[in-house]
Amino acid sequence: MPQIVVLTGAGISAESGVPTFRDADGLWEGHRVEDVATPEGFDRDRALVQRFYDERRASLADVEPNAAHRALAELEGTLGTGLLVVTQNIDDLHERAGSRNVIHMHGELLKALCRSCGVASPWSGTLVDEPACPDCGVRELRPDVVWFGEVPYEMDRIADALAEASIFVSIGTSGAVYPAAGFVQHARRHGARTLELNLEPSEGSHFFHESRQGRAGDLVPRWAR
Ligand code: BV8
Repeated sequence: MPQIVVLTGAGISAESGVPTFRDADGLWEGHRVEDVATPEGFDRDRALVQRFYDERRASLADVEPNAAHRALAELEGTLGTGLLVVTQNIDDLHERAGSRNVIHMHGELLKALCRSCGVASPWSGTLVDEPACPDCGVRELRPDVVWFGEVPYEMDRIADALAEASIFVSIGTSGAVYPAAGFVQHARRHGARTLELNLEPSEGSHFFHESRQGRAGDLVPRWAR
């Protein structure tokens, strides 16, 4: 069971050039992210939502992990399974920095989920052209991403890890979305020491024993040493 659980959000990828939700002020092509990142939004306008994710999937080729991702990967090199990274991000920057113990609680851009057979397949292309599922052949692929109103992945495994952790660190998240925003309270209730590393105070800063403001690329390597 990991002694350290780290939760990451869009802020850890900001210095890699991946826009955060706040940067976009939650707007994309004039749509609120909550409207685009929902099953209803998908049913309302499949092409718009598929394009939204196709563009973000394509832009992964233009970004690289930064010092914060690398510091967490190096820390895992020292701690092994003693460190678990739970990320809200759907990019692959933790993995490309070398992290292996990573849970993508909100899914992954580089996977497509079949609405017919339920199988998630690795996917680096586009989905807007309605390709066939590699498993069942039906043309019902969607991004393998957890939208608002959908259940995040691996919640039991995350809850168990938070209950056992002696340290919980939140990096680069506004604490605006649940259940991720509630993890600090869960960890604290079970005796963990809690630390927030974020550019600015988040909505949940008051739940942490300690909150440090700054860029993840500066704060995380210093903390992880
Ligand atoms: C759930 C994937 C039940 C998609 C995302 C009414 C109806 C229905 C649901 C609800 C409702 N009211 C509340 C809810 C629950 C809802 C919710 O929380 N809504 C909010 C709007 C109130 N949640 C859900 O629906 C979730 N599901 O509740 O199911 C359940 C729960 C538990 C157990 C069983 C069942 C599912 C939510 C998942 C939505 N999908 N992403 C996609 O990516 O397109 S959400 C998305 O936004 C992210 O994944 C993340 O979770 C969230 C917030 O983003 P952040 O990562 O925090 O980024 P943000 O831009 O906000 O902040 C960046 C921060 O970084 C800032 O603070 C900034 O200062 C800082 N920063 C910037 N630069 C740097 C930096 N820090 C350091 N260094 C820097 N350089």
